[in-house]
Amino acid sequence: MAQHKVVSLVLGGGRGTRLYPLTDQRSKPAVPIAGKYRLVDIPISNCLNSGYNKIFVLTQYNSASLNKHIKNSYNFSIFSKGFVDILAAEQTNDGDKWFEGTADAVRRTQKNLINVDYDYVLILSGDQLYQMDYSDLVDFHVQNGGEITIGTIPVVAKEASSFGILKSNESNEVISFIEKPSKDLLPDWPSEVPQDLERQGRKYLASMGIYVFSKGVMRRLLSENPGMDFGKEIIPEAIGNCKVLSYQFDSYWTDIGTIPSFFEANIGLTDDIPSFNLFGETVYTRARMLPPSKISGSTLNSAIVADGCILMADKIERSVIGIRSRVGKGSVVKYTYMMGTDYYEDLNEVVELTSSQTPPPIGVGERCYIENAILDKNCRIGNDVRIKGGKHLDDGDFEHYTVVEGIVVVKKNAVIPNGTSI
Ligand code: ADQ
Ligand code: ADP
Repeated sequence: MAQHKVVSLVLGGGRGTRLYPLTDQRSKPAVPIAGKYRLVDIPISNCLNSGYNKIFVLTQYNSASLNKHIKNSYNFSIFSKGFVDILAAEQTNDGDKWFEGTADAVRRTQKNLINVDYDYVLILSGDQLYQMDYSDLVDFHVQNGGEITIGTIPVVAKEASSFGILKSNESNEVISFIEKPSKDLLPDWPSEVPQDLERQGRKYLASMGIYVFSKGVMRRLLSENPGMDFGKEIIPEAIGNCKVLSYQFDSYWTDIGTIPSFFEANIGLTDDIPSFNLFGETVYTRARMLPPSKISGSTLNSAIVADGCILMADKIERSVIGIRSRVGKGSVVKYTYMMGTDYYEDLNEVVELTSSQTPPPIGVGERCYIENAILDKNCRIGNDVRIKGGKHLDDGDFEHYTVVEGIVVVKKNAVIPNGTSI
């Protein structure tokens, strides 16, 4: 458990274009995952489970939904000094621009740390799925006299170009670092790894984008080095000038900043033994007073069903069904992440909408077939709709949905009329 004084900064994201259209109407940290949580709940829960309760979420968009989520979810008792605060890019006398990168975001929000008592800064990404006790990382940093410590994980060649790749010596000191090396540079970057990792091809030591900085070191680097990004400028330039350490993590960790990785991570939760364990350490989120889900006439196989759903479907397989979802009779839902809805329509509204048929009620109607899809919140999918994602579909952005690598993403509040086929 935590002994050191730590403040955590969660990098909540820039525009989140790689998660479009999920980020069209909300900031990236507010994107719903696993049927009832939001992306930002992952690093915040890791912090709280590690004993660190002074947390800032840095974001470009001070969107209403993120604010509301944080305000409604993270309330500390008056006897605790804990907080979760959002710091959004703002116009000040010193500047009127958006954050221009991860280091710039931290640099420009440092003034908000003045009244916080801390010795170490923990910098976290907002778009990763993993469970980690950060106090082990901070203890490692302190015990080994680090000035900066980078959380690292061995990855295979195919993934290595998406990450910062580093080499360290036998004392875990980082001796070289390259941000997202091109494929032709990769042969220069494998590390010596134990045999089992070698067999899996995990020879490249990737930065997880998780950093511990000693307080004075961070202040000095961010004032002396005008760099905008940790990965591109601050970290590579610190090597040789500061004691930079690598803390190797060996459990499940995945970046969920793109639609395919986000989809895989959600569907992966339905595995018999999922890599990310929702049943272990608490993942905190908003405590909602929803009724238990009601299920009738359905076969459920490898499904996660959140609270407050009414499911009459024929079959739900390999799918995550989010809060307050409704699926009508005779429908089949496979390989789908249905995010759920923000509110219920009452029975009279549902009956009226069903009979007038335009628009259909919220949820999935009767006799639908949905496969390889993400249904954002509050979708209205009529009866006899067929949505079948897959490699046969070309990528594209349409009025009510987007296709990314074969995954059909139905947009928030979209209306898909009866009989539509995608
Ligand atoms: P990336 O994830 O590509 O690489 P980046 O896009 O800078 O790096 O994002 C890091 C985190 O900061 C993300 O959560 C992102 O949403 C957020 N972020 C980006 N710009 C921001 C801004 N202006 N304001 C607030 N938040 C912002 C980084 C490292 C690599 C490392 C990978 C691991 O640079 O070295 O391998 O993370 O995922
Ligand atoms: P979540 O459970 O996803 O955090 P909330 O319970 O906060 O969502 O509700 C999400 C949003 O839906 C809120 O802004 C709420 O005001 C809105 N909402 C609730 N009921 C209705 C309704 N009948 N019509 C339209 N919006 C509604």
